Amino acid sequence: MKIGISCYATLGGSGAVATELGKALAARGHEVHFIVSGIPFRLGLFQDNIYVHEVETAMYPVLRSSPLDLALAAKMADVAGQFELDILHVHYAMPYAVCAFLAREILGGDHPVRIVTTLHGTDITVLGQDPLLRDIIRLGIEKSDVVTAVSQSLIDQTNELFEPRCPIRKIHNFVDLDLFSKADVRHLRAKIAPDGERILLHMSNFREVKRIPDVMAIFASVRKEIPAKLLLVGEGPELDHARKLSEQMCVARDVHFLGKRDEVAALLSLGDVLLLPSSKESFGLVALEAMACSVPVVGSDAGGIPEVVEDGVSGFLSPVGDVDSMAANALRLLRDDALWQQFSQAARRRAQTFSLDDKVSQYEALYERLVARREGAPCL
Ligand code: GMT
Repeated sequence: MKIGISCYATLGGSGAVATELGKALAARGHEVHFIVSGIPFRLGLFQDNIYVHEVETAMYPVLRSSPLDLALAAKMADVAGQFELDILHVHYAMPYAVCAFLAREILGGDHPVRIVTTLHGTDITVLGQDPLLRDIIRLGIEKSDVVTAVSQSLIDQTNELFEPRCPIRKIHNFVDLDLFSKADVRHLRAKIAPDGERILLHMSNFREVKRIPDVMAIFASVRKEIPAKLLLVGEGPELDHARKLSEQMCVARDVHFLGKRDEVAALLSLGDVLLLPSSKESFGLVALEAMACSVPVVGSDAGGIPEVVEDGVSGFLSPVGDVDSMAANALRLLRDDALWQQFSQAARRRAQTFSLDDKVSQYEALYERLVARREGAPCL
């Protein structure tokens, strides 16, 4: 098949999932065209069957904005027409499903390209709350040939908010279990935690939904009880706040701000626990990736996190904002080696149920059914 993929190119789980999916489809012999406004961060080096079409737009001062989304729609139409794409798989309803709909309008009624939209969360749980945007998100959903979501929790929220005409298909996110497995990072550990301190880790785009003050409060409580270090990986609007809090909470010398990094599996392998106290999280890809590296998760039970982390088995989940319980759970794991071992092994086992191969096959099967479906046939 010939498959176009559009996603956010910047740091974030949706871009990672879209890119890994594209690479895996290409490895299975499909022709994959990334239609993007930047090179996806996990694309890596050259790979057969992968083509990148980058959209660039100039600023037109008189228009007071750069018409990037419209340029993207035009590019989608151009690539779909030129390369005879069967599928346009877009990640996020906003703006990509709407761009894909416009692209199909440009191509005209006889072009067979089918639109698959995968919802990742923010488009529904955050943007969907905005009355002004709700109808355009609905348009993107309704004009897609099939919509998938990365968790049951996200399907439930989408159904409640949008009451879509056709059922939304669940395809959980996945992890490459070869790439994400416990790395030997003893040398790094010796530098970061030279006296055998326990390492807590948080990795995100530091948005408000990640509840960075909770991350800091959990760490400060743990640090009061045992020698520990906190690694913060990633960047975003809440990062400065985290720095200030680390000073105010008098833990600054035990907090390492590592910024945006590529060596995700090695960094995750450094953690004794991953902290994920988010207020919203449709899936929590970072939790899955940490678990694949045998790192148990301590976090909130928001959104789709409980579909990934089994509370009391591969991690501990508490109500959003209950930092006392999260700190107590982290301490339970960090103080008891036998319990930690048990959770660490369970985390890896759980991650194995979200294998890349399995989920890519689910997407492939969906595309095949869609291509075989007659035009105008009822919902898939
Ligand atoms: O969480 C973000 O801020 C980024 C966003 C993204 O674009 O990757 O994450 C969403 O999609 C991920 C991949 O499906 C999920 O693992 C995250 O849970 C989801 N984030 C939220 O729902 C807040």
